[in-house]
Amino acid sequence: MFGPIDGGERYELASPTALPQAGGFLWNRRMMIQVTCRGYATAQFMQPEPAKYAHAPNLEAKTFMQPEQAYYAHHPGRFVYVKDEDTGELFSAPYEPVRAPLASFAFRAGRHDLGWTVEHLGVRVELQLGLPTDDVVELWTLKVTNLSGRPRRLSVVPYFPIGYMSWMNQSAEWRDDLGGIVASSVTPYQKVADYFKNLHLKDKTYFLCERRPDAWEACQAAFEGEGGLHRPSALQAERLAGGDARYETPAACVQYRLALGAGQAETCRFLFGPALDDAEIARLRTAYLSEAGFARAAQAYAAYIDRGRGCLRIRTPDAAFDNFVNHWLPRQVFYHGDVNRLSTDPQTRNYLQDSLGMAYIAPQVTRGALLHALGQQSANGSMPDGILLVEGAELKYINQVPHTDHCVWLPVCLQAYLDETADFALLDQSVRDTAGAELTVAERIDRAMAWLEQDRDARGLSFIAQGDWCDPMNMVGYKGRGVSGWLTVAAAHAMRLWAGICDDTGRAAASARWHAAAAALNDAANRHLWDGRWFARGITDDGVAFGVAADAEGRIYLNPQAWAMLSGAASDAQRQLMVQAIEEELETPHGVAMFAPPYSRMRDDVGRVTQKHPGSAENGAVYNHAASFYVHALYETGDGDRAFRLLRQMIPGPDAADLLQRGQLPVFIPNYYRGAHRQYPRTAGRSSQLFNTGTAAWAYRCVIEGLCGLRGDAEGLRVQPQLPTGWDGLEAEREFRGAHFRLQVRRTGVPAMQVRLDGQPLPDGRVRGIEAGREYRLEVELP
Ligand code: CEZ
Repeated sequence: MFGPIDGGERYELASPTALPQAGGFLWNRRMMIQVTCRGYATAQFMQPEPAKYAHAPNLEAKTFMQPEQAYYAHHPGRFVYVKDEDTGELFSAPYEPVRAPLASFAFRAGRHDLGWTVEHLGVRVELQLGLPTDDVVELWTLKVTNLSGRPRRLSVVPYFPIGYMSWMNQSAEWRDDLGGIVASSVTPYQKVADYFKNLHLKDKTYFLCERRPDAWEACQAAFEGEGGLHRPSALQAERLAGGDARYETPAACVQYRLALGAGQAETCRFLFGPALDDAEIARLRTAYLSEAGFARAAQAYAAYIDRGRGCLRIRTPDAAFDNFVNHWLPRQVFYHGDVNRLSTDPQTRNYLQDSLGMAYIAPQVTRGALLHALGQQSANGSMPDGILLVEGAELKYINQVPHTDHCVWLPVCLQAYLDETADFALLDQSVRDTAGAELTVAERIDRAMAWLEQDRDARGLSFIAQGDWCDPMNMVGYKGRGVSGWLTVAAAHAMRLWAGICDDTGRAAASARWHAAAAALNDAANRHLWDGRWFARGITDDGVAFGVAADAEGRIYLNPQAWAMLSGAASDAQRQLMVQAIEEELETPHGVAMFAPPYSRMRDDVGRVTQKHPGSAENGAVYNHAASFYVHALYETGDGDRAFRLLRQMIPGPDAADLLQRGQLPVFIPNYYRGAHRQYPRTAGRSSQLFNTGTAAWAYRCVIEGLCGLRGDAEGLRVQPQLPTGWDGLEAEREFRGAHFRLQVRRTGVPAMQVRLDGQPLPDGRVRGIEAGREYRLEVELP
């Protein structure tokens, strides 16, 4: 029912009902579209703030991308009705809105395209969606083939709802001059200043047809009539009525009346997207709406996506895992790093971690992002809650809530970049901030660490304000006293990383300072937060420790443990206790939960996180971002078996039962799978379907540096693969500092790991003096 095709470049799903929410996504520098296997779609484009060109049928809230999107009959989507003109029988492709039981169905989520092949009533409908690299336009190909062995008379009717565009002004009509339906609107506003701001908004939505249809309808209500979307009234007539929408909700419906001989096929192409004016629509038509235009765009788009191929190819005993790592994981990392989740003010921690991922794809992007972020550092060394990417952008949503962790991510991101590139010159680069102050990168990171060092209470624990990594943990410290256990050890880890970088670059005094500061944080964590088997999550404004054994809900949190392992706060003995407790309390069949048990009621000394539905998102889901920190910590501490097991659980499948329960194809890692598997087993494991997540970068890093053990350092490449016990070997190819490494790992039962470089023993497992352009052969034998 599901599986990889085309050498893993596409993933096929043969049922529209087995995984009804499953789909795929495409993006370019200006837009993103997520489409479900059933044909529902959510598309956004940047102007520069995110906007839509196909809307819900009612007034929509403007918000950031949401997990577990609900779909409903009138949800935006891209559909094609097919009617047999002789029998009156009707179905639709891909599946919605008619929901006819189809003779066959195949949805394909590709790296560069999405497509469907649907057969019913002796007719094959093939639908394909592509994007160009630089314009906001969907490129749709529709091919209809008569498989019935006899002549057929068919009406084929693409139906692309445009939805409720505006309460001020909306309309739509067929435009003979442009060759399609064009809907027009005025983005609603009330302040006069917004009139001028809105002048550049693309308030038109176009649906252009390469070939002139026989009839059309631009008014949604006239199309649907009394029949409903399952059997729209307009399709009862021989022809669509040619109607327009006058302050009525627009839709793009066009009708082709086809007479197809046996075996005969017809192909149509369409463009769908937003535009400022007629001139832009005409330009897009000329640029794209032809067979050659589509082919050119497809080629360029494939090349664009392939720029995100990443630095690693693997072959392991787990083919499904290989497929994900070779084709899909770097794609998701590239999406985050290249377009910053299509926001103009990414959260600082997201921006830095998404950029961390780019170290393995296009390290110069990581470099640029570090410099850009540091240019927005405050005079006191703190980092803002979001990084503004374009002129005129503003901090929105969660970025208006003070979080205290942003400085942590600077050395975390920098370390990955330096490991990959050894570009230590970056540290001496001067960065001017918005107040005009010029400081080097090293000076700025010193200041960021100093800010973290001072933002602590008398016990030496880090203040949390209205949140740390956990956005909705907003009431632990809103009175100004509460502290974060996670941030305390995370700050220690950040300082240790920075101290190590200072060591590498001869900054001995700074190194000593940050080692000492990290030790002080670790000591404070041990003194005030160690709870016997694990570290507490924090201490509230009123002095109550939480995330402790005495709590009935939110008893043990993953993040403080993972980062205490990284920071050195946890001794070996403590680590063993923690890992054991995590196994008992947090590991689930779908991955490791962020904490447990989930909160069932508001704790007003912890905050909004406790109000989320138990097992969803930060309230005790398998929140993959947190899980990925833990996997990283496990690899760092040599627990490769457990690390791989938990990493593998982030990817749906490979068995059918797991795919069904998650409801998602293995083409991305979602931000969470539902937790609460004891309380709500029915929904446990269900994917959020949200592909925006810092997880991708960390998971990729874990595969490269942990599993394959190919990690850079100041001198070169360290080789230390950590294979799961059941594997007898692994092969990998890795690009590193311009050189090409071929790695072959075999489990031969040697007493201790042995590494050979180009046939010669490499006793300490370190490749030094790497020359760009050269190819190196690494052979590793494992006990
Ligand atoms: O957003 C993510 C953030 O992008 O949640 C993570 C945080 O570290 C990331 O920076 C953990 O909180 O405000 C909310 O309640 C939202 O749930 C966000 O916290 C969450 C969204 O799921 C992402 O779209």
